[in-house]
Amino acid sequence: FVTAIDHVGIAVPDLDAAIEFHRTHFGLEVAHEEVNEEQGVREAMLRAPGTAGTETQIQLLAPLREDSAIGKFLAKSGPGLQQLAYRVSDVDAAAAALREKGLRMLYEEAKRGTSNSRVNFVHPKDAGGVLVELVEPAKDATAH
Ligand code: V0V
Repeated sequence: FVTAIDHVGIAVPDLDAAIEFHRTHFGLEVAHEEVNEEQGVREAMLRAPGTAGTETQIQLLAPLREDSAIGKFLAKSGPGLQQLAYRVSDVDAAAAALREKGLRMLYEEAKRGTSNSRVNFVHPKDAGGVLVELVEPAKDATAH
């Protein structure tokens, strides 16, 4: 049911500094930026220049609060890779299928992710130490 690697998420202490780093060193461009209060993040989606936005993106995640998922991750592990996100066409069906196989999903119901996508997560302890996100893009999303 995975249709693509949607994005790889990196926890950063300072979003603007991280955007500048990726622009200067790798030539990546900001495709999208938003604040997600529920998740406690300020985030940016970066892409290679000239790509349409359907390719795998890099998501920079900065904490809004110390007790957020990213705040805790930074305190414990420092900056670095925090998540791997798979694109799916139906996040509820994908979560149900994984639960059926005995994996713990973090949310009972999907929550709102970037650009009005719907997201859920597999517990990292059930996925080989990787926080796996499932992303169902918004139906009208041309890029996300
Ligand atoms: C924690 N652990 C991880 C991990 N975070 N392992 C791999 N990758 C990570 N990102 C390990 C941790 O080292 C512990 O291992 C164990 O899991 C339990 O961790 P914990 O300290 O007890 O739990 P917390 O409080 O740190 O919570 C971890 C979880 C939390 C994964 C439950 O981060 C969470 O709810 N994440 C989902 C939401 C999220 O990440 N939001 C921010 C992105 P040991 O020490 O016991 O061996 S928002 C987003 O992606 C959006 C909006 C989007 O894409 O659209």
